[in-house]
Amino acid sequence: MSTTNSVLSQDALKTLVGLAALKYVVPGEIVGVGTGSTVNKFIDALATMKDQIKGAVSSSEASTERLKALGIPVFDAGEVAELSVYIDGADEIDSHGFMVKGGGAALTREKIVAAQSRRFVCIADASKLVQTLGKFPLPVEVIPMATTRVIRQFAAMGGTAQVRMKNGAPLVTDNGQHIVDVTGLSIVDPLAFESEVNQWPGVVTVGVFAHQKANVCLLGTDEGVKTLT
Ligand code: ABF
Repeated sequence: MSTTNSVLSQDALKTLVGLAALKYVVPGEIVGVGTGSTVNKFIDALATMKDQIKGAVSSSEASTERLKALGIPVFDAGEVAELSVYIDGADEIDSHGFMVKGGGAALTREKIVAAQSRRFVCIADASKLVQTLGKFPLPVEVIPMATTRVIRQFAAMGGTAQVRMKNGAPLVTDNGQHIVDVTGLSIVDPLAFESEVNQWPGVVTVGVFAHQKANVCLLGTDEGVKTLT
């Protein structure tokens, strides 16, 4: 599938940025690794330099499995004090590096690993760059008991929230919680929005990454990889 006005396929753009991210990996250290199809390209590329790194801290069971299958040691987040870099994808990113994440349901662990990293490098194809966050349904991880109340709170903001389903039942995250996806929002002040929703009772993590924004975005375009800082 091609992105709008794009000659290269979305898959090819993901491969490009996955490879480009290698230069941000610090030899001899442990690298923070996110989740998703773009990150899978990065993991495949990382395997080519696995002898130069100590290993990885991963943000999901899926990435952990892929890393291990390629022979890259995986450490628990708690075993490592600080990471020099975290490399992850996004569902949307704006020109400030603010992002919407969580389409892969791994947002809580992604935010934890991002918070323990000195630098966040976002890898994305050009279709992810937006002017204002909110078109992609915003993922929010919630404790199931709070779901109805959280859905009402989003309705009061003008949003429509729905519980994410999988095989006819609410999807259960790696942390044993549920996800609601919210449409109809225009997130003009991501920092304030993230702070507000984060303090609603029962919200585990909101998929706006503004306090943990990207320091660098490697954007895959037909003209090659553009570096936004
Ligand atoms: C993760 O992967 C997410 O936070 C985001 O939802 C997703 C992007 O997926 P993809 O790279 O498959 O488009 O980083």
